[in-house]
Amino acid sequence: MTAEPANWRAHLPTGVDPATVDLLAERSLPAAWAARWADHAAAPTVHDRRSGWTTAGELEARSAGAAARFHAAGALPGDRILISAASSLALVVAHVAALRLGLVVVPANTAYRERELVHLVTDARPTLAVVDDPTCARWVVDADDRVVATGPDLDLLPAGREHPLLDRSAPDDPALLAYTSGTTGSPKGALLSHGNLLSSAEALRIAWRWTPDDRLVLPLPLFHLHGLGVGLHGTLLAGAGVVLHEAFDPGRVVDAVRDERATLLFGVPTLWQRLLASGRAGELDGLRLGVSGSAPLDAQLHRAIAEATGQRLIERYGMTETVMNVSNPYDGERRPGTVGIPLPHVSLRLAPGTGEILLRGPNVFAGYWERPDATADSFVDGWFATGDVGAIDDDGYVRIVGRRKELIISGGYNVYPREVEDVLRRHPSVSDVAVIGLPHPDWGEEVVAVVEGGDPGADAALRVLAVDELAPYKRPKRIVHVEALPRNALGKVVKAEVRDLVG
Ligand code: MLC
Ligand code: AMP
Repeated sequence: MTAEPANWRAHLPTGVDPATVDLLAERSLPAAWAARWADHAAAPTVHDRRSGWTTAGELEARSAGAAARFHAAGALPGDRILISAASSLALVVAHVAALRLGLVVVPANTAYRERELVHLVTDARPTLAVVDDPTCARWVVDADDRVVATGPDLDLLPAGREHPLLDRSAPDDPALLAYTSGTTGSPKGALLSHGNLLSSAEALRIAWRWTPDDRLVLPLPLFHLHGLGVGLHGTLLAGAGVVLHEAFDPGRVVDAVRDERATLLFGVPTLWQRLLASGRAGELDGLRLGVSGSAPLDAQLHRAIAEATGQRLIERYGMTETVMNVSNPYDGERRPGTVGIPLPHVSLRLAPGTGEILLRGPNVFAGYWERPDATADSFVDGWFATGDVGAIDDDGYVRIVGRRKELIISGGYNVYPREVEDVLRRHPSVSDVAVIGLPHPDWGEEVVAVVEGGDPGADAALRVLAVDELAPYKRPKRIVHVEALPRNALGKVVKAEVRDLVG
């Protein structure tokens, strides 16, 4: 068996010389986008329910205006701007403007509760916050009264008269501070550079043959890398169009693919599963490409989608710290149960002994925000240790076969058991609790809390605690009571045995 993944040349169109693939030639996404907008100002670029299609020229002008407002509000390159809003043109304008001005965008899930949002604000210390929910805006400002908060229309910011210098960032300049938890402790900000974002989007543009003729229907949120770093950034880099949906509804997605003559659809496995269950997946046969990622795509679901739609989905593998790493090839076999071949200029190997996937490449972040220790712990001889365990097929396709990190992926969202356990343990009736992920047909994994010494009568109180402290996707879908949690000789709870006990 070979220990080498297949070479990334397999992602290139026939005749393209790998030596000519320079992912950083355009230096930053804003510089590349500005070049596209100048060439094709009339191209329909962003569609949302409120505004219909907005052209590239309008996006250029509106984002320059928004950047002027940010500048007038006192934001300087390198300052953080927290953005938390449902998908819309206004959100895209704010995000693009921030990157054009050299601000560092801190995306925040709109479902976060006060505790979760306050942690981000305290840690990232943003200068500005663009937030579409007034309650969340109040939490942000209460956490740090130096933050200037506004809604996505930016109407609370002064209109700047002079346009500041835009699109000047260098590849090493910081662009995005994306929060992610580890096995221990609270969420850390992964600091991604302009070079990380550009190289990843450019690799996908090449690998997936993304062109200005493409239209993507994007029912994923813009506050995680899937929707933002892949869907939005890739669309703008290719000079293509994106149809934003503020929530996922299978019927609306199928209608949009038809009405907007969409060619691309990206989703997490739960989304593809629900499309199939809706009975309308057959209407997606006009797509050029469907992509699945963020969680394992069951090989059977892959085949069922192919049968219903004629689409052999491309499954790919990414991560907040690295944007995108590995993808099944556009030409050649799209193998169910594998994530494919490393993307252009990504190097992948398996750690001896553990099989942990190690990565290197222009897409890999430099480190966690103000966390030198966590950064040092996550690199081994310059390779980023993903916490995912891999295997490599004889002909070089990568499979993800397990995780070294304690993580539950529910519907494409990451849930860190430790965070949920810490919240539930606060209830006086709970002597201890283990949070595990159990297989689930819709969510992939379902969050289950196994409570020791708990009084079943206190379940309602535990649920209230979860509602107060945790975003909905982190809340246990089930609470199970046991007399005693299985422990090892050192008294540590053995999660594998907890799973056997209740699974
Ligand atoms: C919503 N709920 C979830 C949930 N999403 N619970 C568990 N897991 C989830 N993923 C909650 C809702 O708040 C609601 O709670 C209840 O479950 C029922 O919700 P629903 O209406 O069925 O869910 P819906 O709103 O339709 O959302 C489902 C979904 C969404 C699949 C569309 O979860 C989603 O957009 N997932 C994708 C997330 C994503 O973009 N991940 C990429 C991360 S980047 P209540 O209490 O109100 O009843 C990454 C890197 C990479 O991982 O490789 O891409
Ligand atoms: P996040 O930190 O939210 O970016 O989530 C990244 C994690 O999602 C990875 O470390 C993997 O565990 C998981 N992941 C992403 N894509 C896939 C995939 N196609 N198959 C299995 N796991 C995936």
